[in-house]
Amino acid sequence: MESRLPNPEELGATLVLHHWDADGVASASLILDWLGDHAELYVPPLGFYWLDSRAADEMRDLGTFDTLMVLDVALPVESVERAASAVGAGRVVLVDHHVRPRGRLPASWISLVDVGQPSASWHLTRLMGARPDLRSILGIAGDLGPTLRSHPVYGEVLRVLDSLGMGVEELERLAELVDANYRVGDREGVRDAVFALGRGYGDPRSLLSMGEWIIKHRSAEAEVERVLREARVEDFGSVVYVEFESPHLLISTVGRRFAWSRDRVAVLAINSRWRRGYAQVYSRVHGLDLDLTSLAEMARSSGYNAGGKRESVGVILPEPEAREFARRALDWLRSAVLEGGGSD
Ligand SMILES: [Mn+2]
Repeated sequence: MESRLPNPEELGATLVLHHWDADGVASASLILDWLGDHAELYVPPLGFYWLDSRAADEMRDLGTFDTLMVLDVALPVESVERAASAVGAGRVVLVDHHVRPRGRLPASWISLVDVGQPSASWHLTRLMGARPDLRSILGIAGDLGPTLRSHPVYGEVLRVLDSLGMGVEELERLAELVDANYRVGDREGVRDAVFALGRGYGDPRSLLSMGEWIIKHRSAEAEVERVLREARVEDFGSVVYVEFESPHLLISTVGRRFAWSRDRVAVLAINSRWRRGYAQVYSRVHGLDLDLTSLAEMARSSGYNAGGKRESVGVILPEPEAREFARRALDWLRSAVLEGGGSD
């Protein structure tokens, strides 16, 4: 299988479909350097890890492309096929560090998926043979959160920060500011952030003082505070169950808050009423040696959309079935913690 990023000439006109979070935004900004003028961006509907016919229509309106590149988001094969055919792309390139849903990829796809990478932005920087810049490490900070400081890549992150005269707290703050765009549901803002990073990656201060990001961040935080206040929490020691309702895309933020507030914990969060009749379930482990990939498999075998990494998994499922699945997931987590890394 090919493991090289094709040259811009080989890729031709490219549509880059990227994740909405800081890593996806940073990665999209990096790939624009590589592709130059031969690229267009597409941010999928926020929070949905598949593409419906409405998304395909939106993509069709962008015109035709030689290549569809999918960046930092592990969409099901059928969704990617739907997207590629909507824009007439004969070539598909996946650049990612998420675990892909099981199942074979079409032989013609170029799959640059490396689950060992801390972020898509870091992975992409290496594939491009570029010198790491602010964007390369922004994705890492966004995806790893405070676990960044104990990750093997941290030394290299510090080197880049040094060269920018920037501290790690500022990097984390910037990741939060970029994430604020998706957290308030501003899809256009996500897209704009890609270009803002392209202009400002040499000048972190200018990015940290972006007024609109600061305002969005404040309003996203206010909703998280409300959810944290009103959430129903069941504490089992090394497993915490959190249930709430919000139309906003904040379940990973809420899950991370709980996960990172303790040394060793597995969190199971459910947003029992999200939107369009869907609920969300999210799990994250912190400080425990527990692989959540089988939780994603469990969700998929029930017919739900699920994805993530070893340490975090997100599931989208119909509202009426959500609580039952969440309890099942909770039971699985509790016994996995008992058997595995849960003992002190
Ligand atoms: Mn990522």
